[in-house]
Amino acid sequence: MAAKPRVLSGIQPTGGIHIGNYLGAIRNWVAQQDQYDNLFCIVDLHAMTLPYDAQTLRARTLELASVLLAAGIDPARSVLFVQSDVREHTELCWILGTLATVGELRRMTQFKEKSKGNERVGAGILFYPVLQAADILLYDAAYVPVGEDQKQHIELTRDLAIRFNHTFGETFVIPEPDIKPTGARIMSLTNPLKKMSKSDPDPDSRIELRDPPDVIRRKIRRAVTDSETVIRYDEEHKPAISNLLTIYSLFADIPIPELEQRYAGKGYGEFKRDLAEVIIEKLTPLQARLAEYDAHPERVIAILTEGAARARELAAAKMAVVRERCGLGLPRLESLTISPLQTALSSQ
Ligand code: ATP
Ligand code: LTN
Repeated sequence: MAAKPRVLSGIQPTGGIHIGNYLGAIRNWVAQQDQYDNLFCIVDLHAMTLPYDAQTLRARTLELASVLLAAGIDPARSVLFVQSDVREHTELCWILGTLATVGELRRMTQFKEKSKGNERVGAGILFYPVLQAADILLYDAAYVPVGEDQKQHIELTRDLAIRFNHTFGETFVIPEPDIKPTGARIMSLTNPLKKMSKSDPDPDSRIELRDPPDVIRRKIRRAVTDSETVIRYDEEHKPAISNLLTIYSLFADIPIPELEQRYAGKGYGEFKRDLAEVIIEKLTPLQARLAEYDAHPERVIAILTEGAARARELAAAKMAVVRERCGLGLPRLESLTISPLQTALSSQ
């Protein structure tokens, strides 16, 4: 049987996972597990690029692993691990960084956004996409399932891989982004022109996977809508209702045109009431599984420990090749015509 193509994706332990992360990325990781050879990485080193608290980071790393398992990441079919458990990520990051230019890193939208208005911009934010490239290239990933916002970072990853291959010989697989046409950019509930985000200071802007039913009902009730009351998909003129239709369609697995028909002549109130129930229905079983993992952190730690061991094996093998190609470290004795040992002996 031919080996399945490899998939790798990452997610930051920076806060409560929301339905944007779920619909744009996690749901697809889960659905495609049989199709690919999967690695999913909790990128704690990336989470260090903005000010953070050490204890909170560690707690969130474990919490995120529980969420991913509850969402359906199956350790029997996917390797789930913590980025900082595999030292090779930082080593390859350095090597790729020597091939990247400051100009291209400064042009990254995320760098521009996260450094905007700040007097002191950490160099980690500039290097963020290089570390991401290392995550992907280290494992020869063919596909990277992500939300729309990551497209530019995958493009840079491809450029760095091509550059490395030209300089040092064919070493890395050139990865492709896997961005779905629907759900790749879920918008904020309070401002449909901004993407739903963990870092938005307003918790009403997002629905977190851990939100209880009454909180979900309240957030959907308060979600902004557009001026005319017709329930119709029109991203340009009706971004708010289009976003809610997308969420409804993905959670209920009903095509958008069918929803438009179903709610023809009905008001936003009824639509929103139904939407809240659809989300609750999907999240309730996930939350029940989550409660199990929360009650048994030792199970989650065991899965991550095993995942890290497997990832380390793959990463070590790849780095041996990379180090060889780049000329790092000492020469191998058998590669020398006269070994240093012989030279030393003959001069005695
Ligand atoms: P934040 O939500 O704080 O901006 P982030 O963008 O740093 O978080 P991560 O947790 O690192 O998000 O991303 C995990 C995955 O979720 C990525 O594949 C990302 O593209 C996807 N994602 C994040 N926000 C959304 C969204 N609003 N809609 C669709 N996918 C999203
Ligand atoms: N930058 C990504 C998280 C991330 C990632 C990766 C995604 C880090 N390393 C490797 C895919 C593959 C984000 O979603 N903010």
